[in-house]
Amino acid sequence: MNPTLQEIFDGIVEGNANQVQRKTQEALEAGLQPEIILKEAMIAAMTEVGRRFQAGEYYVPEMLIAARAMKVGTQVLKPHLQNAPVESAGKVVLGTVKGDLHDIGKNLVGMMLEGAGFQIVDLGTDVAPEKFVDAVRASGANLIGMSALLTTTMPNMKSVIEALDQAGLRGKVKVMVGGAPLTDEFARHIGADGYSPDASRAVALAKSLVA
Ligand code: B1M
Repeated sequence: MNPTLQEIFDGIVEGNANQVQRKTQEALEAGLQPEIILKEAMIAAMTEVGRRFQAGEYYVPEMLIAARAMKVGTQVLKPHLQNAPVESAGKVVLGTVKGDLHDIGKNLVGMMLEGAGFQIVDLGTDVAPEKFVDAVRASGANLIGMSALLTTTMPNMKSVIEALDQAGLRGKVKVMVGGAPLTDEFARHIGADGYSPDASRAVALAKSLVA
């Protein structure tokens, strides 16, 4: 791996936010593509953190400081991942579903969508179905994006779709889902309109759903 990418990777795995900030800046100045920095250093580092957690080598505090370091890095990348067109592509209500506090993937999806010209209403994490419904009503969004990282919170996506149905809004808004444990099959099973495995494909999906 390129040495600067390696230092970003190590900085995230070790939870060293300062190192991640400096080295991400350095990588950009050296001409490395932001998408490469994101994928090969940052996302790869979080995968390693997850592996260590699963192996019992890391506990929640280590995951937490790694996540903080990654967030610092993605903030440095943000302006370079975005190249916003002037016209709005649509409005997206975005959130991580109830019971789930993971927000790095959701934030990346938000950043990329914003970069593609979508307006984002970010509801944050642990979002109850009623909150999604209220936000769609209040904002007039034409798309909902839900994220889930836990197998135990995935079913809460279906509750949101049911709540939209009950509120008479299902026909007015497309539903897009994503998150590491999800599959295309799961998305279809719960009645979502689309699933994306990553943030860049989420943009293509969002565009096709609102077209
Ligand atoms: Co958690 N955690 N965590 N965690 N955590 C996982 C998810 C886990 C797989 C780790 C492991 O065991 N290997 C595991 C889940 C196991 C399972 O469900 N089967 C797990 C667990 C168990 C837990 C706790 C239960 C631990 C505990 O307390 N004992 C707890 C749950 C808390 C809760 O949510 N209620 C917990 C807590 C945490 C922290 C708070 C410490 C922290 C999150 C901090 C934060 O997000 N602010 C954390 C972290 C960091 C992780 C790992 C290590 C990394 C997640 C991440 O940020 N990945 C994770 C292990 C892993 O994923 N390998 C793990 C990087 C991110 C860019 O990827 O989010 O997948 P991801 O997003 C991708 C795609 O999925 C997609 O695009 C993104 C970019 O390409 N995508 C979308 C995501 N959302 C999308 C939406 C879309 C489209 C695409 O459309 C709308």
